[in-house]
Amino acid sequence: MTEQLIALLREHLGSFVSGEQLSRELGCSRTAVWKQIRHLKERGYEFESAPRKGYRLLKTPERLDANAIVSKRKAKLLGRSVKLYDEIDSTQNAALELVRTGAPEGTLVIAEQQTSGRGRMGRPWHSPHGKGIWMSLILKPEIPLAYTPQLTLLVAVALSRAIKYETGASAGIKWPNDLLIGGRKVSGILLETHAEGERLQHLVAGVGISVNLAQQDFPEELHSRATSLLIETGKVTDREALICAFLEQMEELYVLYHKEGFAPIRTLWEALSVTLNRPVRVNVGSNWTEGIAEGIDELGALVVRLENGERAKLFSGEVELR
Ligand code: BTX
Repeated sequence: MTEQLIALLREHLGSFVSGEQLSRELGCSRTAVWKQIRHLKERGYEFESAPRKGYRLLKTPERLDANAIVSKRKAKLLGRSVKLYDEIDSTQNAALELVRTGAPEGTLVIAEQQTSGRGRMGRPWHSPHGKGIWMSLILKPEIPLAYTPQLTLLVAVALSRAIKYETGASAGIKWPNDLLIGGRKVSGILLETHAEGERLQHLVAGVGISVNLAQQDFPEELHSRATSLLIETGKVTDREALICAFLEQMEELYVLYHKEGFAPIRTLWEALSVTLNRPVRVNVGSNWTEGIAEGIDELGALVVRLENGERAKLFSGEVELR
């Protein structure tokens, strides 16, 4: 019904179509038409409405185009196949399903909107329509399962570099997976893996970037914790260009990782980190404790010198900057 309404209004682009005509052609009530128009406004469509004349479509939102991404990208392996959904529960679910049915490495799943976008530990990821980049990339690195944290750090570096390249904004990395601007989260990474024995079979790297969200596009409770590239730079960012920049940075680092191992990635990560050499609160087991984040070890774990002088290694979990 939504798609039919858009098609109808497009046919009459620039002129008014009455509510009566729309309800007749769509076979629904005028209240249903009005509700659909309201729904479209939330998705970035703009209308002029006038009593007795009806509705006139003024502007359609910027939409992502899977073919354009495939052909515009400079990366060769990553993004060679792109699946784009208008609305989906989570791109992670779609990518995990695709990889189970044999999708090759480099397949990318993107959605304009997620209805159950997820973060780590079951936390929700707010993913409104048409404003962000909500995507999941299938990777099949031949590495031991224990090396997985290294890839989280690799994705974070690629993302920070892509954001810098495309928008000029400096996003610092808070261990392990947050990209922050001015202390607020602009992007998050979620890695989900499948292993057989000690070998990693595949992983799905989920990336959420709050690109063109205005302050009012975030729920109230996120206002102090979350931000967007639009809020930080004052400019609308071309989402397709940012996706292509991410794929390019990601591929460059992925090739480097396979050639030279984790060491160069670790150096790049350290330079972008906002966690290192800072007093932090960490949860070790179920307890919160304080210390100084000293470095990253060769597996990608965060090394923290605790107040009692001992060193703790964190492979996952939470870190708060004090
Ligand atoms: P995380 O658990 O580290 O972060 C989740 C927290 O981030 C939330 O509790 C909230 O405070 C904050 N948050 C929620 N939504 C946003 C947002 N849009 N912008 C900024 N901050 C937000 C981080 O988990 C990993 C997130 C991965 C999301 C991607 S989107 C594509 C893919 N599909 C999917 O379901 N998840 C991934």
